[in-house]
Amino acid sequence: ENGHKSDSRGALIVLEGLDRSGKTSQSSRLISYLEGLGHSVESWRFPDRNTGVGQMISSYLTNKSQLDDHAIHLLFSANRWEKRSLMEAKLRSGTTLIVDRYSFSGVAFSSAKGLDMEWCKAPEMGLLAPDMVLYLDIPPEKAAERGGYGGERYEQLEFQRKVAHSYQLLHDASWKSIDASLPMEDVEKKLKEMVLDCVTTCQKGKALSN
Ligand code: DGP
Ligand code: NA
Ligand code: NA
Repeated sequence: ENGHKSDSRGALIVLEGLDRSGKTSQSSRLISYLEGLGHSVESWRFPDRNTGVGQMISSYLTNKSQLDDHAIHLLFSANRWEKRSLMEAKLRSGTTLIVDRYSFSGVAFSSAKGLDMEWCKAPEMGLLAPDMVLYLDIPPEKAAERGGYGGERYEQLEFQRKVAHSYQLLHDASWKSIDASLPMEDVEKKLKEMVLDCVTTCQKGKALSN
C-alpha cells in the first residue's frame, strides 16, 4: 500500500463468435458468477437496439429496410460510439462490463461481405480497448444445427462461413479462444477462470486504453 487513491476499475470483457455460438447464455452465466463473488458487473450487448441508431440497425437486420453495406457498417459503429462515454464512466466507477459483441463483429461481418478490412476498422479507432476478447469458437455447420437460426439477415450458413474466416484473420494474441462446441458447462468453466483473472488484474490498476 503506497497511500495513493486506488485506480481500481472494472474490466471490459468482450464475447465474440458466430451467431448461435452461445455468447448470450454464457454471458448471463458469467454475470451471475461475478455477482455471486460480490463484483459490480453489467451485461451489455451490441448492437444496442434501444437507441435511434439501434432501431435503424434492427430494421435492417430484420429485412424491413435495405441499406448500402458501407452505410450499415457506419451505423453499427455509431451505435458503439454513442455508448462510449457511458461505458467509460461505468468502468471507471468499478463496474465490469461483459459485452456480447463489439468492434470485432463490426469488422468480421462487414468484411465478410467483401468490404475492405482496413476500411472497416477505421471507424472503430478510439473506442475503448477490451481488456480481454473471448472468442467462442464453433464450426459454422455446428452452430447452424443448434436449434436453427432466428431468420435475421446474416443467419445463413454460407454467410457465417465467411464471417468465421474473417474472424480468423482478426484473431490476435489478445484473444482467448474457447472451443464452443464443447458442452455448455465445460465452456462455462473455462470462461469463469479467464474472466476472474482479468477482473482481478483490472482491480489492481491496469490502465484503461483505446
Ligand atoms: P445479435 O444481436 O448479437 O444477434 O447481432 C445481430 C446480428 O448483427 C448478428 O448477425 C451479428 C451482426 N452484427 C453485430 N455487430 C455487427 C456490426 O458491427 N456490423 C455488422 N455488419 N454486423 C454486426
Ligand atoms: Na443473431
Ligand atoms: Na448474440
